[in-house]
Amino acid sequence: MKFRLLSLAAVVTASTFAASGAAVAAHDTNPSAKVASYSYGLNTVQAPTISGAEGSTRITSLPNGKIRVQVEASGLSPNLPHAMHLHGVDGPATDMACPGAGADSDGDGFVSVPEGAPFYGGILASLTTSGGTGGADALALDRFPVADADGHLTYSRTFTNDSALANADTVQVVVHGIDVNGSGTYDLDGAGEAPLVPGSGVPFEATMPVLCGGVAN
Ligand SMILES: [Cu+2]
Repeated sequence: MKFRLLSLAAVVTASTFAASGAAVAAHDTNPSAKVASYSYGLNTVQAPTISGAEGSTRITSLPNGKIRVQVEASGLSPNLPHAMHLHGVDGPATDMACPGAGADSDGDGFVSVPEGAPFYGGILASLTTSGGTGGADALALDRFPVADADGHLTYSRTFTNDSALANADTVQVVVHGIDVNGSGTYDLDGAGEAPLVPGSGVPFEATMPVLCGGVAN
């Protein structure tokens, strides 16, 4: 009796595998309408004298309700973590943009986060390498990708973030962090304190937008 039950279980398992195999094959020839992929170039936000970085990004909405974000960038400040976010507006489709001419409204020579946000919107997701991807993770520098010694950065993560998924077709990808004075770290000597969080002691260098790209390209 016991043997028969085991045999039955084996048959059920085998047919389950067969069914899922067929489902996968069907997806290969008939992609789900929910799969959408968007790729964009990433362009420098600051004056070319401050950063000549460049890159590209791909955002993919997956049918399992997750979102995959891939970023490839070069010309970044080497050996430093770079905060990266999906920026946009959470709600009805709103096409934002990357900071253009005149974005440096206070004329200090740098485009800051408060100066960029009117163009690209708030943070919908933090592109961390592990853990949370929400607004609270926006400056978790110990969990953002680090550029190598040549200033090259590669990132790919598939994660669950409903806000990012819902707005995947209208977001801007923004990469932050410029070691303005070439000290090898983000410090207050480079460009002072981040305008976004006065009194925090967070270096402006760590928050400065470097690259931006998205639906508005
Ligand atoms: Cu950002």
